[in-house]
Amino acid sequence: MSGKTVAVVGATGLVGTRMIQVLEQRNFPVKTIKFLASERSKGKTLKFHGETVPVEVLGKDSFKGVEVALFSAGSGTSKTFSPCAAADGCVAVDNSSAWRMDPNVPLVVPEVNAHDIAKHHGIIANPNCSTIQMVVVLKPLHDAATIERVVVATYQAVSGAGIKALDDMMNQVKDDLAGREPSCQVFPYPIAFNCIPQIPQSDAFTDNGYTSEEMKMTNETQKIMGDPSIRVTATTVRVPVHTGHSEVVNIETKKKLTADQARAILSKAPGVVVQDDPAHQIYPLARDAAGKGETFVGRIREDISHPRGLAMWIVSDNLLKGAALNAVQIAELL
Ligand code: NAP
Ligand code: 3JN
Repeated sequence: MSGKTVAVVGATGLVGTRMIQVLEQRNFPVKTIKFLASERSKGKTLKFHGETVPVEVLGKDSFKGVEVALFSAGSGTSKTFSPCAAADGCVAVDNSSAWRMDPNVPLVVPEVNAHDIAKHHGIIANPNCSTIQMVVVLKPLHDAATIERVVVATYQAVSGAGIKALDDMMNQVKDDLAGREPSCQVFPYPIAFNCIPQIPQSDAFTDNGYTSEEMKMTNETQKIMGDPSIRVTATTVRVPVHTGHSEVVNIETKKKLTADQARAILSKAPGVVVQDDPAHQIYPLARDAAGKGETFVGRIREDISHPRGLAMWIVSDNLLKGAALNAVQIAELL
């Protein structure tokens, strides 16, 4: 049988299960599949193309004979185990923040910097979900007009914080509707019927007042676009949406771009769909983007406060293009 021996690390998680679906849907050439998770998943099974596959407990020897491993089991697990995979001749495509800013590790969004994959030494990093959907849209605009500054505010879905976070939101909705005080297992405050300007939910704030999620958007954008001169300031906010991150993005370019020019450029950009017809109330929505692989952009307009400014609204499925799909696209390029 032709195809690769592929491992999914964190196979039982929200991102891991999406990775399995994307491998199936895109008919990734798999000879053998291996599902890995923690001790908690011992004895569990998962399906792949209709076959039942046992979930194995991740260990240092899990990667013998594996050619590609897709990691989504947190940064601590990646720090420990992706070097083990690389040492066994496997290429690890890592969804965590563990290696993203390591100069020896390419940080890749295929539509933007596929060429960087060639520089890998056994580990390739997948960016943060909020960064991915933004750079897919910004790269063609940067090529056309040189982006000098980005001001972004995110509206991030609860699924970005994992399975337990989704349970937390649903329990809080039930509590609220029943007139009970909502309890918080994951978030510092109720996320139901609320917005929380702090991501992640713990140890978020850095010395400069930004959260680590916000600094990921700044640092990762510069690395992926290959341009450390692009200034990025982000405010990341958790909102009570199940799946689909939305972003208000405002850019300042060196060369003036009209809204029509930006729409024309983006309508030809790989992985991007322009949904922009205000007269008919057409613009991207998280509920529509959920389950789709593209990144959607609308509300494109010239900024009335800046002669070379553009404002837009960018939406994508945080678990697909923001995580699982981008990782599988990297594996396909390999
Ligand atoms: P999740 O639903 O909580 O799933 C976590 C997965 O990791 C589960 O399969 C879990 O296995 C496994 N795991 C946890 N600790 C482990 C260990 N010590 N050894 C082996 N497996 C372990 O979380 P998720 O939403 O899928 O996210 C997982 C990770 O993906 C995140 O921590 C983050 O690093 C990354 N992520 C990236 C993005 C992005 O922006 N690109 C977005 C979301 C997540 P058990 O079921 O056995 O516990
Ligand atoms: O909160 C979100 O919407 C995205 C979350 C991403 C995430 C969650 C836990 C750990 C990450 C990430 O990809 O940056 C990490 C991490 O690996 O640090």
